[in-house]
Amino acid sequence: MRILIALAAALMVTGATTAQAVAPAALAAPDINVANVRAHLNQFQSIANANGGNRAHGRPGYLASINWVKSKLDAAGFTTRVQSFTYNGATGYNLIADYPGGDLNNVVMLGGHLDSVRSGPGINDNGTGSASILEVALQMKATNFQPTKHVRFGWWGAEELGLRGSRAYVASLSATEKSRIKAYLNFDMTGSPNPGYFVYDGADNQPSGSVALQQRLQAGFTSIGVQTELIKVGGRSDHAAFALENIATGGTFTGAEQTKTAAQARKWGGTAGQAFDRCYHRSCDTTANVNATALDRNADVIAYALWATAA
Ligand code: DPN
Ligand code: ZN
Repeated sequence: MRILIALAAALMVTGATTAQAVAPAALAAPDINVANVRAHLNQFQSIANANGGNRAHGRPGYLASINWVKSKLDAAGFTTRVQSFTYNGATGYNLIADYPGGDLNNVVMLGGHLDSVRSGPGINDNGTGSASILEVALQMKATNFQPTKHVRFGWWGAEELGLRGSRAYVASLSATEKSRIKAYLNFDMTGSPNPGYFVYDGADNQPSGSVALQQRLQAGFTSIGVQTELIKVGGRSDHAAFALENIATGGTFTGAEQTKTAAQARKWGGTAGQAFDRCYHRSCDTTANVNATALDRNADVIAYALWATAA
């Protein structure tokens, strides 16, 4: 779905070569093609299928996932680095990818965990967030986005075992390096099959959030006519590692094991009295366990928020 398609069309009519050249940055976020995001999900599913059905920490499907995402980013000109850490007797990996350019003293980071649980392929949790930020990264290059701020992406290992990868990354940074990161946006489960549209509550102080980032993400949803609710995610995903260092955090989420209420089903459609994701942490978290509309909307909002935050 395209955000502000009319504006984009108007720019084309006036002969602007790129929307970025003339439009306010927040309005120039590209349409993220959900077919591309789904193609990445198919790749994660194939990797799981070829590696015992999962992409878990310490298992071959995890490293295969890291290597595949890295190859896409290398081909697009990102500067990539694999950071290893040890947890539970196994080597874990984070993938860090820097988009060339921008002010290195003003870094915007986007991230999500790439590992699954052992019991399944982890396509909604968290193939969706991983594939969406990958596609947004590739579209930065494709649209020749030249943000003022420096943009960095992170794919984290061993989130499912207690945020191990994101914590290892943050622990590896000096105080100066941490202070350069002005925002961290986290995407964990963005295509739940019975979706809700949740934005991390900026007033969530344990760990701390950012009202500014919350409002930016809400504005993205508003621009495509989607109502949201705030959610206190607490320490349940990788933003927590950043929030504990007083880095401003935000994120979106489409729901896990909790039950959709009747009021939420009226607002968002779907099935009241049923979990947002009935396959959460189960073997049935496959490519069949993804709502394409939720995936599409969240991917567009990720782009909206990145363009607005980094430009
Ligand atoms: N951290 C998620 C998991 O990997 O199990 C679940 C979750 C994501 C919960 C986002 C809340 C918010
Ligand atoms: Zn998750």
